Amino acid sequence: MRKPIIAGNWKMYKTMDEAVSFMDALAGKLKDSDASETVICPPAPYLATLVEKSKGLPIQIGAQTMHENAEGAFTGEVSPAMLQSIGAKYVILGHSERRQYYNETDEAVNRKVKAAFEYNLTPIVCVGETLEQREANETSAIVSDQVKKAFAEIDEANAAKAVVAYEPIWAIGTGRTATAEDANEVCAKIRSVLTDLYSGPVAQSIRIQYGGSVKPANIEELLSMSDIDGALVGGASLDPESFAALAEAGA
Ligand code: G2H
Repeated sequence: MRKPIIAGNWKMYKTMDEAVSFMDALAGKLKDSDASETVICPPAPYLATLVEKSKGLPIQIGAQTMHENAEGAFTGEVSPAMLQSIGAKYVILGHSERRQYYNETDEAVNRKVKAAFEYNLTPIVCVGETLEQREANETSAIVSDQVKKAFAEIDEANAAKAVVAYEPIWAIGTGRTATAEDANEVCAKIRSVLTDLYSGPVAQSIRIQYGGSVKPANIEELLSMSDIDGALVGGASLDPESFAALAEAGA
């Protein structure tokens, strides 16, 4: 009932030529299927080009972050209005790298989630615990708090469209994946928090991705879990062969 969503987060990788070659290579490999959604989130300079290249393909383009304001004197920033104006559909918000290196707080993430909905962008809201928090048995409390704060004052109609990505920080880019069971347990906890915030049908319709060293070898098992509805993929999304295999697993 929830359509799987496989999203590639390229982070700060690829030149323009490499981004265009990736799209050309991927074009023939994706099945045009209604069964799942495929998203690529390239670096900001390639967004408009990739939106153009994605036309006619079963793929949507998203940003990796954005400012919370529509416009203003914020040197270097990209606004939700700008993303909407070029045809981007998704935006990753609150990725742990943004929280860690750019001091993005839960409150800032919440303001950005609100702005995303205002400009018809679907937020992929990232949450996740550090290794220290996991070892201190704080995973459930930390992740619940992040979800509650990200969704503060978001109404049901918008919440139903959101995507949540559970990314345990210790599993990001480390080759260490949470076991499918552990990942599912936290995703189920996230859904129970959403059930406290919203009606049952809305909480059941929100898609929850797992992220952290997802690759073709582990995606099937992750997607077979009851509360994992897709993946947010970094490293393995950079190669068209492996990203196509991941997208295929979702379909
Ligand atoms: C987690 C993920 C993508 P990777 O950051 O958001 O990256 O798959 O490289 O662990």
